Amino acid sequence: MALNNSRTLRDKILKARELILSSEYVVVLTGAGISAESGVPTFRGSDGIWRNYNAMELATPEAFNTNPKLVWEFYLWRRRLIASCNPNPAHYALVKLEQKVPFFTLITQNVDGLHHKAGSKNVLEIHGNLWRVRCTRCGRNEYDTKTEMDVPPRCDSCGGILRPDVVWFGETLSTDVLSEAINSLKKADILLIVGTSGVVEPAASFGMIARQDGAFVIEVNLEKTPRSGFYNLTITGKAGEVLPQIVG
Ligand code: BJW
Ligand code: ZN
Repeated sequence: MALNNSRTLRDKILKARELILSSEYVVVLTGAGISAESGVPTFRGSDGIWRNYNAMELATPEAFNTNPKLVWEFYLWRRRLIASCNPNPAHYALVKLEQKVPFFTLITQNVDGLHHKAGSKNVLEIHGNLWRVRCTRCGRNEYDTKTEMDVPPRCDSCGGILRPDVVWFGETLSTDVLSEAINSLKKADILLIVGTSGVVEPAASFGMIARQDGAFVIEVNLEKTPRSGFYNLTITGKAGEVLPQIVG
């Protein structure tokens, strides 16, 4: 039985490899699961951040308006944790994949910056970046890598309160970034979805958008997700083990 399962897994990986490496346009969508093997906690599941912290008290604009100090403490804790994390073999496999296919777009929901740290080039960070701040008054936006600071920090230009430049629940994604992501999904031959629970919109619908426009959709996840049944191929395994075998 175990032998059969590992054969099936190997067959699926070989099929994914063959399809992906012969494609013109590959799009990849990643979620927190790809960074799990780097030591970055995921959001949901038994070890997820939202097990110990209430998302609505920390990841909404209302939470920030009510208690910016608390929300900043949460993000500084995340910064300290992620500062010591490095990309894992899954991140590096995607760097290699970008070099192997003619057209490549990496859409990530992650704010940890690990795809850039690994060396990926064409990356769309649809939920923003933990290492960027944005002024709530003048909109000035800049990189800031501090892990200790007086909170909430203030804008050098106008004195307004700075916030993490991430997308919270109830906020819209950047229209430019979102339309670039959707354009890539419409052109994709393959969409590879890695390490996302597929419950947060709009990213949760990206697989369907790509399928409707003719892409072959492959999911790599530790477990089945609510969306698995809609995809062409689902590979159950750790991203850090499966992706290097797919890319070779
Ligand atoms: C591994 C692994 C390993 C582990 N290898 N795999 C339509 C219907 C219903 C609701 C809505 C809707 N449209 C919009 C909404 C509201 C809301 C939403 O989707 N709510 C649902 C939860 C119900 N969406 C929004 O508000 C979005 N805005 C928007 O759509 O604006 C327009 C609009 C607003 C309101 C109404 C209608 C329209 C914005 C969403 C912003 C999400 N922000 C966060 C926080 C970012 C900042 C921060 O980091 O603090 O983004 S929430 C959090 O979830 C974070 C993530 O990017 C996101 C997705 O999580 P992800 O990546 O999937 O992680 P997990 O933990 O859930 O899953 C990990 C997976 O990895 C698991 O499956 C594991 O099995 C797997 N795994 N180890 C492979 N080694
Ligand atoms: Zn300002």
